[in-house]
Amino acid sequence: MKITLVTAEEIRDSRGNPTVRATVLCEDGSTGSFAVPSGASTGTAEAVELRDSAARGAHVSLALERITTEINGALTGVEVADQKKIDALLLALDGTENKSRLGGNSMIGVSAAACRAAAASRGVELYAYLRTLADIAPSHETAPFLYMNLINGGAHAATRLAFQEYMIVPQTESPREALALGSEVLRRVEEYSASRYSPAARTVGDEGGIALDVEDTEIPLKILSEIRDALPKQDSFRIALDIAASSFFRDGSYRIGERALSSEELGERLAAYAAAYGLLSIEDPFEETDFVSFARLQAALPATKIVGDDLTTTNARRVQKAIDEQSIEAVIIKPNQIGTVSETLETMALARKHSVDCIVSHRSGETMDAFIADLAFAFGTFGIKVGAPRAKERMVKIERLIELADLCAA
Ligand code: 2PG
Ligand code: MG
Repeated sequence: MKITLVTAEEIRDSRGNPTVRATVLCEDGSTGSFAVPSGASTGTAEAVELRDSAARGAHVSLALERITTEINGALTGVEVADQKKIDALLLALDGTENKSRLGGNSMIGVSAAACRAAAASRGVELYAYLRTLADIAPSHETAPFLYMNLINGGAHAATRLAFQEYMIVPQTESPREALALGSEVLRRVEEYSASRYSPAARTVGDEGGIALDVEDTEIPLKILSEIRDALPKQDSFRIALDIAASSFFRDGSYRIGERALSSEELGERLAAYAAAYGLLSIEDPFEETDFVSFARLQAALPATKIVGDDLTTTNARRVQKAIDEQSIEAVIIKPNQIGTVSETLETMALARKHSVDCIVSHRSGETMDAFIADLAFAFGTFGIKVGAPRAKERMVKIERLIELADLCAA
């Protein structure tokens, strides 16, 4: 089925910032859209977002124009089910290393919209269509583990807490049970915070978790583990961290409050936390170019997965380097970090080939789009990061996973 029109509009993300929604129409009347998310703690190797200026919250009319003129011109008449060709055309049209000319936001918007339109045209669910595009062996037989970010710091909160995400990972393969537990633990975190901190010291972060104004990076771990111990079922969840260490790395050291930590000191702190709290995974424990320190920590912590995000940026070349240097056991997959569906799938296939677990992830600035739920479900990824279970932009991903799990169980 051929593409007849590619169009786009500006919508707002969960932070209230402008973002792109692209739509692809086919000759049989099928359509598909994708609403593009946006990161705050972005890796420098990510596909560049095209905005009208460098100002925070700038409009995306330049990106819309690229879509409705150049991209529409190049893709009109192209077979919508030929995802590889669509993405190759986008890459050729852009012609840059970092996708700065068309914009990674324009490109992923159209690439994912085409994927949806192709699924619609065939009358199949998106996850099922995605499976036809790549042969990626699942690491997980059923739904992925939900990573829910309940205590927010770093670039996602205006507080002193340097580490970005304190997540719980319910130890169930049922997304419905995971959601119920996540909501219960979030409620308990709120109660605990309300009993000890003033309202100004317990606001809400970008991903819907509590933004505690504390400097001590261990306090959120103590809170979560105390809550875990008080639950009727033992060990119902594990704890995972996203340090997003690039965001507090300045002049060669890691700035936490008044202290400037070396990578060895930060590594020792993280290793102590991993042992004390049985951490499932630690994402971006060091700044985004330090593959060696990642590898050292992974070797020291065989029971904890070290995860690449800013380190790897869903980029096959960077993931290959992380594999070669034994820096990681898991990798974050964010389609908008790389800019096309084909490249996203290529990176996932590479990771699987080397037994590196994939954790598909939302962005801190999210939309109502649930594409990533289908992506994670399609390939049985180890996990999916969805933020805290309350803002609707986060909930739609969880709800879609529940729907898919039910659909496949029926
Ligand atoms: C991360 C993400 C999502 P951002 O660092 O993993 O949680 O944050 O979208 O701001 O890059
Ligand atoms: Mg991250």
